[in-house]
Amino acid sequence: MKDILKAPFVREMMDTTANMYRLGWDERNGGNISYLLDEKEVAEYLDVNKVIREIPTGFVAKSLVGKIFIVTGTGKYFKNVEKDPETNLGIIRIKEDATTAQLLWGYKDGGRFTSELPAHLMSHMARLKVDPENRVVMHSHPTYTLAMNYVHELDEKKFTHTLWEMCTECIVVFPDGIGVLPWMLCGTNSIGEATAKKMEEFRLVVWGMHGIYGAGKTMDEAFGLIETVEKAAQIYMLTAHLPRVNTIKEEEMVSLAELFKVNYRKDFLDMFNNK
Ligand code: 2HA
Ligand code: ZN
Repeated sequence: MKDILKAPFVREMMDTTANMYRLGWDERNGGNISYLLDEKEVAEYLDVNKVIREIPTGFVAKSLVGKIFIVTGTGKYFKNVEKDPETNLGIIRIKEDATTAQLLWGYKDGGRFTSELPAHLMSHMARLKVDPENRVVMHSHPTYTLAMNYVHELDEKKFTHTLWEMCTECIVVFPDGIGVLPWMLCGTNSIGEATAKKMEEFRLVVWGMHGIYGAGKTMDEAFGLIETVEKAAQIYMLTAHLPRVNTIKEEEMVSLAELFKVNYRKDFLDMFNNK
């Protein structure tokens, strides 16, 4: 059996949580990540038939039965994952009953997965339908994105449009735009269901006045999406109170999207939609 602490998927969780913490996006126990793993790869590091304990999830995830995820722990700090991955992370498999998580590794102090597991697993289910290669769901509290939530309308089209104007690469990185939810009670199945519904359409979902979700095939894709939104939100917050002299025009966004051959939300541009 290989050393699990050297497994690429554990290293990625350690590196990513450390990065996010140092970027100031994940104070205290803020943020959580879930990563769908390949069973064959996991079996190189763990006896996948050995269940340490079972933890009820409180919701049904039929299409995820048998699937294995590495997930950050509830109440755990991103700051500490790198120092002690076995306490702050866990590897779970969804049991045949679709509502129990079997712990295969981690949560060493008797802990459990993030309180946002409903939003994570429901988002995985939604994204897998759109993109069978989706593996990562990431939640975070990036500072400028959050600041922008207080001064900008929480409207999907307007929020996306403003961010597309803030950095040239935005329309290329997230041509599918950003879904926006109003403030909702976190840690519940209802915010999970609402997030998953948005994830059918978007890889990015803002939780009003709370944070953001990103989803992707790889850790880099999910992280890169949130990182690009955060950069654009930073430019917005540094300039929102100043007179706007220049802006990236819609025609310019269209030429970028065409050059990079991305399928962008035409209905989010006024030139195609004069409502
Ligand atoms: O896990 O970020 O949304 C802490 C949170 C809850
Ligand atoms: Zn949060």
